[in-house]
Amino acid sequence: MSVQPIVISLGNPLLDIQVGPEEGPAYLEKYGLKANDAILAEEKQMPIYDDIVKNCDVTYVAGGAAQNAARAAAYILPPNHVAYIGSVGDDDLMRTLSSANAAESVISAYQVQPSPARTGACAVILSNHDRSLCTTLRAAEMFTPSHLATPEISELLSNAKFFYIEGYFLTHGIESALEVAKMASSRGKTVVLNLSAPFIAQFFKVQLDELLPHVDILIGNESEAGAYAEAAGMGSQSLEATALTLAAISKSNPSRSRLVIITQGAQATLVASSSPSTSPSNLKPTDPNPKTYPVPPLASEKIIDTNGAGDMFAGGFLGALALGKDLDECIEVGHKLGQMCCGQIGPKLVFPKETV
Ligand code: 26A
Repeated sequence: MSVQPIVISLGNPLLDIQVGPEEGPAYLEKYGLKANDAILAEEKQMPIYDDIVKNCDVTYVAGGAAQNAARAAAYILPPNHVAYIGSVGDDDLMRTLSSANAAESVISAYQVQPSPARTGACAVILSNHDRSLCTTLRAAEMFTPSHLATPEISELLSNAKFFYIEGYFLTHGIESALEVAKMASSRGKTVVLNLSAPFIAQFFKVQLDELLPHVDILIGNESEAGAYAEAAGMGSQSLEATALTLAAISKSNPSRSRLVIITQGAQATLVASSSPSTSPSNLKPTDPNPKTYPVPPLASEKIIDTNGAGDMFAGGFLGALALGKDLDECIEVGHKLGQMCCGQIGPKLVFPKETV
């Protein structure tokens, strides 16, 4: 490989199957889904995939939270600077995902499971500007740490400088996530974790707490931060206090401070630091901590759907960070890509590329 990726993203590769806002509400009702949520499908929701494919006008788009973020980071970086790791089946869904990655210059470093394992899917049910995500992981949860030890992947891991892990991966992959994060933080590289969804903090807090000491940058939204506070018995505290609490959790690499970035949709983004400094990628000692970054207004009629907006924010931030931009610019790029995604069907950006 001539160019070595500097960003590695790890997660569950999923194909999104979207149902539009006209048909969406009936399906929320039928399958007991909340308008704005992300869950793993339970027994009663398993028929949803065949049902929507047969009975709705669905749109297929590449998904999987960390895979979306990988494509966003690639939007900012020169070609072949981003690789994505996850587990898939040897099927058409996988081929759709790997061509979407290739088209946007993301290297797919998949672990491919033999048939009959199938690539994971996410039913995305739209209503107004909300999106309900209902996922069946299938091959994604068959990821094994042995993949990390293969010569191709261990070379990727040794050469990269930024590691992005989705919280969703902790539903099954804590061992691999810890291996990647410990290796990276012991070598002074940057580890970024996304909280992904409230249910991760609710039901996988043990795994989250095991990983957090190795995390340099934690990204989440207000409901995920709220879910963490609740699970930690601090449910009544403000978002600002939660951001500072998360930033203060001890670090395995204390030479680097931790940043906690909490997005709130159209409301201002909060950034807290465990120890502000003069480093360009940190809050300054003179900044308020947490600091608020207003989100530029986006007219309601410009919003097609919000699926993937948070991932595109995170990936844009990460790409700008890998380019050496300062913190304020990284947040600005994140906001731009998040908003660009809101104007597209599904977790997509605008091509030909716009300058950001
Ligand atoms: C384990 N779960 C539930 C998941 C996901 C997921 N990605 C990984 N694991 N549930 C939904 N997603 C993805 O989130 C994106 C929007 O942020 C969807 O595929 C969608 O593209």
